[in-house]
Amino acid sequence: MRIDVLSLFPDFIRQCAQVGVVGRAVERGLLTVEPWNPRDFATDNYRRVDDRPFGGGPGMVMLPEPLSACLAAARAASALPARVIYLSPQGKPLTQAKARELAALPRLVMVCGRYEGLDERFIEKEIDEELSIGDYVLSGGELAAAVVIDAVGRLQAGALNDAESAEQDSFEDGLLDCPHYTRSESLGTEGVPAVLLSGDHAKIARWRRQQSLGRTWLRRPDLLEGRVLDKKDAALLAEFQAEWQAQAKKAENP
Ligand code: 4FV
Repeated sequence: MRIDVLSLFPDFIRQCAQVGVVGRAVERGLLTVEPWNPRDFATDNYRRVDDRPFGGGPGMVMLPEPLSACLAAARAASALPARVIYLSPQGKPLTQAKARELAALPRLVMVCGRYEGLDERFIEKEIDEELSIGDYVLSGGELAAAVVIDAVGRLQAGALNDAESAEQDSFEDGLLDCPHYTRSESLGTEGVPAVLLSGDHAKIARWRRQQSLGRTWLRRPDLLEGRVLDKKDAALLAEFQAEWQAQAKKAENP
């Protein structure tokens, strides 16, 4: 997969593509990340990439011309068809399902805004999809682009080795992840659920599934809304809820 990123901070993008699982995916040739700086396509002596907003008000807006010229150069750098994405709070929320969808594409071109954002006419003409990483305001789209590069890069076939496989990921099937425990010099196995020490893999898988369902019910009930659980999951969740309510009652009157 190829990802081109338009950013006034190309070094930051390069850095993101050199670390961890993403860096390894690039080394393995599974992913290419190419930054492009719109300022390199500014034509005036001051290499301006922004100007004051029509209608007045605070802040600056990114000029359409350097962005269009930069995007044209990025497009021309590969024959692979590209989906052009703008990272902004006005975008659709990034989800694991969206990450899987993007990871299956041959190429993304991501545009990182700075200042108040981009001239709307550039967005209307050039952007295929707007994505948001959350309902808060960043000083630039680079961190959001880095999130997409990581979420999509690690889903490239061969990016994760077995131990790291994406199968067990949170949200892999729309549920939160179960708790994890490992060896600890100081804690030993204190507080570790006995089932995890039982070696009974069927029981361990059942416990992990029940924890995923239960924690999703407790922490993100919105993820269960409109979702029909199969009989097995419904029974697991009902058992978890009963235990939870029993503990809550016991806690109320010890
Ligand atoms: C953002 C977000 C975000 C808005 C103005 C960049 C900033 C500045 N991008 N998800 N939340 N972008 O806050 O994606 O140009």
